[in-house]
Amino acid sequence: MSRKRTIDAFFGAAGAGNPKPKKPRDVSEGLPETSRDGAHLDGPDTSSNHDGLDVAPAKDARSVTAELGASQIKPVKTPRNDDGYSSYPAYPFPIPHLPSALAAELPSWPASLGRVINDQTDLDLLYFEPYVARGGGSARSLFEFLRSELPFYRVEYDINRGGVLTHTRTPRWTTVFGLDETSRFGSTSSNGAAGGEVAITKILDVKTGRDVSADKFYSRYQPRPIPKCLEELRLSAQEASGCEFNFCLVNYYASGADSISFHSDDERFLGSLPAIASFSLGARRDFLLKHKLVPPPPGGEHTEAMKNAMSKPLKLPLASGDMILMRGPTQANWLHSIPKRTGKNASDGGRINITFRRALVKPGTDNYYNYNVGTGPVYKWDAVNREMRVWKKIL
Ligand SMILES: O=C(O)CCC(=O)C(=O)O
Repeated sequence: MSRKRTIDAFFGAAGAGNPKPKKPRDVSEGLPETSRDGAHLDGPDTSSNHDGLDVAPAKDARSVTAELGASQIKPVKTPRNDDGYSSYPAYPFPIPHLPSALAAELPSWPASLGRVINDQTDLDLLYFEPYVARGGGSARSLFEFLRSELPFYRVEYDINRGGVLTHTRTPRWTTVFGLDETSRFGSTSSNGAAGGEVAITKILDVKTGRDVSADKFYSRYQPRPIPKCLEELRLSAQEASGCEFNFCLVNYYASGADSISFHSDDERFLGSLPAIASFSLGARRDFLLKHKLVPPPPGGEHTEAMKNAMSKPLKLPLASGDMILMRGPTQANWLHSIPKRTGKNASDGGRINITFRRALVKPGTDNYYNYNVGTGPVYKWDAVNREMRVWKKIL
């Protein structure tokens, strides 16, 4: 059974409360449920051809914290050490907490009010320019810290398109932490072989408390909790957006050669109107958005605005510290991408993107680990050689 059919089977047929998302007829068609890297889609940089496509002025500027209040937000507990590191058996190595200067500053973020961008059909964005303060070097030091301390992967996978198997090497470094809504991380202790107490980490069903660690959606990869350094940012993003998140995906674009193809984060395991908080740190990169191709209304034609939305991408030149919240109908109707950069912009010093999302059901967990961790080696930033290197445990 294909991966796509497995997910469809889990959700059952479209119906009340389980609407079938509009099928994109654009470049993402035919890609597996969450593959955003069809090799044929990662062409050369086209961003220089998008002159004059900058985003129209926003209608409104406000923070949604006031709108929604923090009362709906439930923190997710993650196991962690008190020795300055988050540790977990599924982490290749312990992950340090934020440097104290950043931790002290974090409660003052977002550093600016969010600007609403909703003047295009089906588009609803809240753009913080910046969220992580740029002055004083906070955005830069958060970038340096995360690049140095997180485990990264260069995931490779095969996709079957119309009977043709295509091998794809993800054109960026990735990592992921989190667990879908149905489960939580838990731990118990038991007597070890030497008689001492041994901590056993488990995944527990939220409703029954039953150990579901062996579930097929959890056993292929070992899910791991969001480490404290990212958990603090997750809590901040929840408060600023009024949305709940249980997953943290991180992309590292080492240079302009790294990219992400046009895609939308509209998987069914995210629900019908998913909100995604997306942080940028490091090099400025263009974020392109275009409306999915949809048929004209019966017997009619598309409006000029709709024709433009489908053919001319909007361009947001995301800078270090910026956060863009994509919400409402955005994912169901729009595609986004970070195109490659060439020429003088190719060596840009690297960029990190952090997205917080909320997966509702187990297939989301398996899917995110499959495409962001995979089965290949762990990489870690090598500060001397200034590149990602395969990480090996020192025994
Ligand atoms: O790097 C970015 O800004 C976009 C990342 C993205 O689209 C994704 O991870 O789905």
